[in-house]
Amino acid sequence: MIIKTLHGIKRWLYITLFFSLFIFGCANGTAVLRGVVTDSSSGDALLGVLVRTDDGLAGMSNVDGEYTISHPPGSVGLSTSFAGYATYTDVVTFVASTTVFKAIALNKTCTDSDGDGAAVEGGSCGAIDCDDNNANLGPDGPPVRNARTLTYYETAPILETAYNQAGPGDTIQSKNVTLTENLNIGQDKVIGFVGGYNCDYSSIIGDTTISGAVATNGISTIQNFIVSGTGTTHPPHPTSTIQNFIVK
Ligand SMILES: [Ca+2]
Repeated sequence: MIIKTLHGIKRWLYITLFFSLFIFGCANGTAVLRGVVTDSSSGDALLGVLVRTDDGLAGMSNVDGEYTISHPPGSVGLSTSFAGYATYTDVVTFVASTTVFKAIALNKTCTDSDGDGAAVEGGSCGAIDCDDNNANLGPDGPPVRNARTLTYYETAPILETAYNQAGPGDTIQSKNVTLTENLNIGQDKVIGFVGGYNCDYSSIIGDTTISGAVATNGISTIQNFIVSGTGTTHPPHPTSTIQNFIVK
């Protein structure tokens, strides 16, 4: 009988303790924010990201990118801190006795030292810069240059202007892009045209397409061009060297 009573008291104590904790929890109103931090470009989970509220509570993401912050109910600003990534900010509402989920995708910090709009990182930063120290060398940089003077050309007529300004023996390089213009190679000077260059003019990866008429009656060497324009004069000057010059 006494033992039974003791059991009853113990059970009552446990139940009382349980409800006390429950009521305390509700009264305390602790709410939870939980989620996963990822790289916005790759979707990979990020380890070690500090996610914090503006009033100083924080959680650190684990190896699976998961973070947890306990906080009194209410709305508060949220921000992140992680090297190599731009700060993420948001306002979240903590709800009493509730776990609210918030996924956070971080954008990499974009490095654009030469200010040409292309960044080193690529991905969420946009096009990859092939030379972040030279604004002329980038995916959207000038498509034509004089290889000797390193003068860059991007205003139409691009090739014609480069040709007119070139000195005897100069080589004019152009990227593997399409240029819409006419080109008259008719002057008495030997000029080389080499098309099909990559982003920073370091290697040839294709052809330069000219959408327009090309007259090749001056002395020149021409390599790696595709011409698609009516009025193209071909064959060229007898002493010119033409390689991989396709007229469509
Ligand atoms: Ca750049």
